Amino acid sequence: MAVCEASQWVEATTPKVPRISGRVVKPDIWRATLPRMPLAVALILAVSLAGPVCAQALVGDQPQRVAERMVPEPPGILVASWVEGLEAPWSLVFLPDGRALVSERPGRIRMIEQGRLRPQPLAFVESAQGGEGGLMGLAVHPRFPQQSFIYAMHTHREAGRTTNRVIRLIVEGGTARFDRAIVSGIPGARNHNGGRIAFGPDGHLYVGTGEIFEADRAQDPADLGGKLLRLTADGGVPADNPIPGSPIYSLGHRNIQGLAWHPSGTLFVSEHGPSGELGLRAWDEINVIRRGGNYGWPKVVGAVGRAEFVDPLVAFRDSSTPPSGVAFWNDALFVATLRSQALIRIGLDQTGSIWRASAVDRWFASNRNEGVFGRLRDAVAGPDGALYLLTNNRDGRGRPQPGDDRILRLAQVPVGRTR
Ligand SMILES: [Ca+2]
Repeated sequence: MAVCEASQWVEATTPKVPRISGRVVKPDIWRATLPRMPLAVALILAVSLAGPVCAQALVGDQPQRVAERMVPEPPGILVASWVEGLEAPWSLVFLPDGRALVSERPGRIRMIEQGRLRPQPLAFVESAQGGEGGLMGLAVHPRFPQQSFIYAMHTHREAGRTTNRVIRLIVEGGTARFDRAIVSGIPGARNHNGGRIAFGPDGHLYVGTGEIFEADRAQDPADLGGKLLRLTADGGVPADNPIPGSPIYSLGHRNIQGLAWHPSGTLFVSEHGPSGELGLRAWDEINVIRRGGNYGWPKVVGAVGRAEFVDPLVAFRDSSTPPSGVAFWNDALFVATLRSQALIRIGLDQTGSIWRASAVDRWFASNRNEGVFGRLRDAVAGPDGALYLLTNNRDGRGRPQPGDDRILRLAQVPVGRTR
């Protein structure tokens, strides 16, 4: 696959190449026409188009029509350090009794009771280390504790190769033990392992996967990489999945990192955009999920307005954000971000099934590369009405601050009250 710098790719744009939304090239005109024409004609056409064969993605526009705002000190928000001394935490989930579980990438599931981190892990899930993999997402059975199961997604070695899988554990008192694998054989590698899992309001388990830097997997309906999966709590395939017998619920994702349901039942996901593939960078996305939808990667990037692809709700075009965990809190979608270190607040307007971003605010940041708390891995709405954030400064990519990694607790202070 040809790779080139984005600037070269822009130079390759000519009036002969179709444009969409004012700034789009469709370089896959090459694939559609070249094989059917004589070599000489192909060469003449190649010269006339006067540019390198670089990107093969159709690049669209930013769908949002609002300008981003920096909000270094969000008004009326009180931040406290809730739990400290974690090692690369990835996912936080709450049990119905108010206790919480947090995963640490090396493989520990830790229990938090009344704001205190239990020294002994609830469980250790042996996980392949390195890069972005390890122990990642956690989920709690919707009927816990009657069904005393928790779920975890982790990278592991199996028969000499690296894969990802989701396992179920039985919680018994202060420990949890392996029960069964719920879904195995999800592609695994150093990078792009997906990893977020969550139960939806339909009682099914949703699993975000990555394409392990092999982009074509995302469009392959026989491959579990670059997909959103939907499974029953026992690991079966729900009868109303879009492809009979397949756990795939939507495809064309590069690397899903966050899942959250709006109170109306609509699922929103975050995913990472290209980091050099196809000569493209940035383009991280927030998407609204449709059953069976094709989210484009690697055929399209950004909003292209084509019926066969679902355009993102928000695309971050100009710099690498990448988004991680997402949560609905106080009528907005909150997005924990890694490199840009902001907590992004996305205000939403809904007309029928169409969602639009009405605001994109970068909290705790005054530029696109630096935030008050460093890299943020997860955002979770707690049962107490607070929003919880996981820092991610101890996996080798961040600069640890005192107490890192931490869980921060954000509370909304009523207007007029002293903070
Ligand atoms: Ca997309």
